[in-house]
Amino acid sequence: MADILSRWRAGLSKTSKATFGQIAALLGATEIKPDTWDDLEALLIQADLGLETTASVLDELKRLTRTEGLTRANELTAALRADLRKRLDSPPPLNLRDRPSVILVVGVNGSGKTTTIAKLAARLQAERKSILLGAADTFRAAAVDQLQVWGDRLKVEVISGAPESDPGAVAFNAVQAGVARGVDVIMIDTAGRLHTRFNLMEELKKVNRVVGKALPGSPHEVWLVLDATTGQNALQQARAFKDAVNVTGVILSKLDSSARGGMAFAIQKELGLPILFAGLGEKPEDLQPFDPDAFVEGILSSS
Ligand SMILES: Nc1nc2c(ncn2[C@@H]2O[C@H](COP(=O)(O)OP(=O)(O)OP(=O)(O)O)[C@@H](O)[C@H]2O)c(=O)[nH]1
Ligand SMILES: [Mg+2]
Repeated sequence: MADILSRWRAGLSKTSKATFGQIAALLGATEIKPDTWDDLEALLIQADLGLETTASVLDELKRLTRTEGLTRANELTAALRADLRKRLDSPPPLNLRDRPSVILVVGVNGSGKTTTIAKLAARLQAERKSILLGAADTFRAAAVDQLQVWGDRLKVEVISGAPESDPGAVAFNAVQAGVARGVDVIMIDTAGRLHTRFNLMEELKKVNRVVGKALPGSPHEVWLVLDATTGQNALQQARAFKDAVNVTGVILSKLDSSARGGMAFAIQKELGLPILFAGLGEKPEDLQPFDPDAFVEGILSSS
């Protein structure tokens, strides 16, 4: 447990240093003054909590100040911690009961899809699940190679197509191959696409449809990888992907590179999507199931 917590603390150190960790200093042993609220509001907005969530946190803390008779600013720290925790849900248990379960992994360019798939594959293998990967990113030859390198390392079969071939066809073949081999989980890597590019989003819809033709009822999961360094912009991305395909969960990558981890709150509040995993670094074990307790602990830690 201590190990997990220190991993989260380390992964969230940029976010805590930049913003949340300063809250403890702000809420020192002074009296609560009108300035305290202004300063707290500024820090929470800066922490990428989003305007709505920031306003709601402040309302709640002001209410508690009245009803509980809090007078010292440091009493607010505990109240803030509890309030932030309440705003995050624990991820639901992974629903990978179907055999095979097909997971389509989507997101903008460079968000971390391919490396996240590799880390997930390693994690699922450790749970004794058999995996097959589909390289439906046919734009860049290097993309197929990247997935293939991971496949070789993990001893997992990778289905790919010729460069610039139809990504839908690759996805179709991957699902068919996975069904034929009787694997537990098929993960389909897709090309990064700007959520504002109509044609690319249409292509993603097609990949999604084609997967459903290869195996009715699939994809069982569509996981959206969001780069935590993009802050509130990630919300626009997520909305566009949600409009195109049935996103079932979010993976928040690169929290370790980000000072804007507060966006996790906005994702839950404004999108209603569960955060399933968080990327806390580049190593496979740095991909962790999202843990709201450790997350809140990590962002508020001031060490
Ligand atoms: N520090 C850190 N780096 C990460 C994390 N996840 C991914 N990366 C890095 O982000 C970069 C891009 O990752 P990819 O997996 O190639 O991203 P992608 O979404 O597949 O990119 P495209 O296929 O070009 O759209 C790589 O250098 C990864 O090592 C993370 O959680 N933490
Ligand atoms: Mg990729």
